[in-house]
Amino acid sequence: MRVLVLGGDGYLGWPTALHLSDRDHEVAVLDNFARRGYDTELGVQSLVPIQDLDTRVAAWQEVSGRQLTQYTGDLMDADFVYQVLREFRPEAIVHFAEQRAAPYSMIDRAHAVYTQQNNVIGTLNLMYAIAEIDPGIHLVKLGTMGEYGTPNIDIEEGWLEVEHNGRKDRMLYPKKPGSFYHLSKVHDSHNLEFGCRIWGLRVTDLNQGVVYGQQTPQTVQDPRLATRFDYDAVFGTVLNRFVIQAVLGEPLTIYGEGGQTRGVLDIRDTVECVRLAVENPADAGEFRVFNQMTESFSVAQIAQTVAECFPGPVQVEHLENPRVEQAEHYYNVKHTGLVGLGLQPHLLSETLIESMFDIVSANKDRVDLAALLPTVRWRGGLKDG
Ligand code: NAD
Ligand code: USQ
Repeated sequence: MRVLVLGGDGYLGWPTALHLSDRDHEVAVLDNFARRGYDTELGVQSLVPIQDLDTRVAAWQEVSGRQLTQYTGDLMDADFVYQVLREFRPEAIVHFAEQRAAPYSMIDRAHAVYTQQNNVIGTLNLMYAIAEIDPGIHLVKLGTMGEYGTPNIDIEEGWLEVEHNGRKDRMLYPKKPGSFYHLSKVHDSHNLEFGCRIWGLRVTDLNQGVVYGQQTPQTVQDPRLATRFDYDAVFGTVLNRFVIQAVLGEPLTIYGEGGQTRGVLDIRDTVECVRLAVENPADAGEFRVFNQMTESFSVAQIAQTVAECFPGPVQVEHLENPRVEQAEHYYNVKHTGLVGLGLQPHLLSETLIESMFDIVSANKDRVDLAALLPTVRWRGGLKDG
């Protein structure tokens, strides 16, 4: 199948492109390198050294004998998006290309506006290009579990059967997200569901949990194929950060009491879930939603697991929570769709954490300790007067 991977230079987009290429798909990667720009803006870098996209693509060809087509450009540029779709003629598009850090979107007004413009308008440009050029293209869109927030009822896969005043309907599941970034994903989901209804688009929305890990069977084949690994308080995600903090002998930074619970998954399951979605397309007009997570843990449980697996002393620090989120809550997520397609989840295990400890140990001299502490506060982004 011809598959276009948007955001193919990112943490998840790059290993997904390799996984699909390894499975004999004809793959193109597209990116505007915005993510590398945020590193410069924030004065941080990936813990693991990463090569530029030209070098990565050349290395993959050398290692695997397989070619990736490369497009450099911005989804905000509609002409560029149309041109790529006309030229590459994808049968499926995997869309990772958004600003993805909740704290980045909460820095101030400008970062909130940038995040919502980049994500919502980029996706709208893409929807129009698909509808006008080839509505048969299956769009696999990365959403997030955080779209749902933490409601006091079970979280279904995207849709909810509602009975109200004696009548019934099937509605998009109500959303209560926790940042302007997470909200951008909700806006995307609504736009995409509308596109399915009016134009017959075929869309799979993957509501993904927090990803951990850095290696896949393809990226380990050559150091030039490594994907990024973020540890800073803006782009680093919780499990990756805790592993890094343990190795450095720094306290694990639990925000608040650590009762907040999240769905998580291994990076090897991310790439496999996307493959399963691509190879089993949604029907024309169908807005299909999968909850892409394999297990859920409270933040305190994540810290405890890391501490139990680390072969040395680990300290835990409870910081005042910089975010506005529920400290304790009900959390029960349905996530059977991808398992139904054949996903065999890797569960958070000592083996995985141990391999992460090794990666961090090998690169620990690259860490800027100052970048570990949170500086973005959910209520701190408003300027005086
Ligand atoms: P990332 O920032 O590493 O990768 C995103 C890539 O998209 C970057 O390379 C960036 O340069 C590119 N990009 C951004 N805006 C673009 C634009 N307008 N045009 C072209 N390219 C653009 O992020 P990631 O961690 O790989 O996440 C990928 C997707 O998965 C995101 O949509 C994110 O919301 C979603 N997701 C990630 C996680 C996680 O834990 N990392 C969890 C759930 C969902
Ligand atoms: N947290 C800590 N200590 C830390 C870092 C985080 O306690 O040092 C807590 C946060 O308060 C939060 C939880 O851990 O309750 C998760 O935070 P995170 O930064 O790991 O994840 P989040 O901001 O939700 O965003 C990440 C990705 C995003 C993706 C999302 C999936 O950056 O792209 O959409 O995970 S989900 O959380 O399911 O919405």
